[in-house]
Amino acid sequence: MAIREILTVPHPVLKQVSQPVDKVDDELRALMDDMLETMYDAPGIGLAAVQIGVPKRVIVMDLSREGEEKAPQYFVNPEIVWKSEETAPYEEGCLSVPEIYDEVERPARVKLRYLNYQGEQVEEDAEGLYAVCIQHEMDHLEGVLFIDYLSRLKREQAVKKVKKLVRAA
Ligand code: K2U
Ligand code: ZN
Repeated sequence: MAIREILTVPHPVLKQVSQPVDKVDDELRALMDDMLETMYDAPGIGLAAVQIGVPKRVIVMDLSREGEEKAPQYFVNPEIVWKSEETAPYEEGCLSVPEIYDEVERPARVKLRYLNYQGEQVEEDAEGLYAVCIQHEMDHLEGVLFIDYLSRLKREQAVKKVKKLVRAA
């Protein structure tokens, strides 16, 4: 396993549309292991493969709280097959847009279909933080960042702040 570099805005790869995975094999599982180690180290609760420069439709997540047993989740070729009409706001952040937080409104509940770590098909309902996080990560697979939902001024200010932050690091 390895901790990989997380790309930050305005890296062009973050705007790429990620490609479907052909086969859930040991090579892909090694990528997911690296993604999970990178996410825990950040720390974060979700990570899309494109954020470490690999434009494949793969997401990892762990919504367990501090002190709880880890509960890693793996999503290969995830699809949202249903979204609720009802929406809910959430103060989002992103490992690719460090130290920027703002409110985003998303469908409150979604139904997911994906392949798991073993390549088995799963269909699952998500609500609360799970629904927020999976939609945030699914946006990454389309090259969409949460700041794309903000005003142009807020988005430009965010990119300017991240560029300054990364330069100073
Ligand atoms: O995509 C990412 O950068 C991972 C995010 C996932 C996330 C974004 C918004 C809302 C929930 C999850 C990182 O984990 S950012 C850290 C974080 C953690 C909890 C709540 C909000 C942001
Ligand atoms: Zn993100």
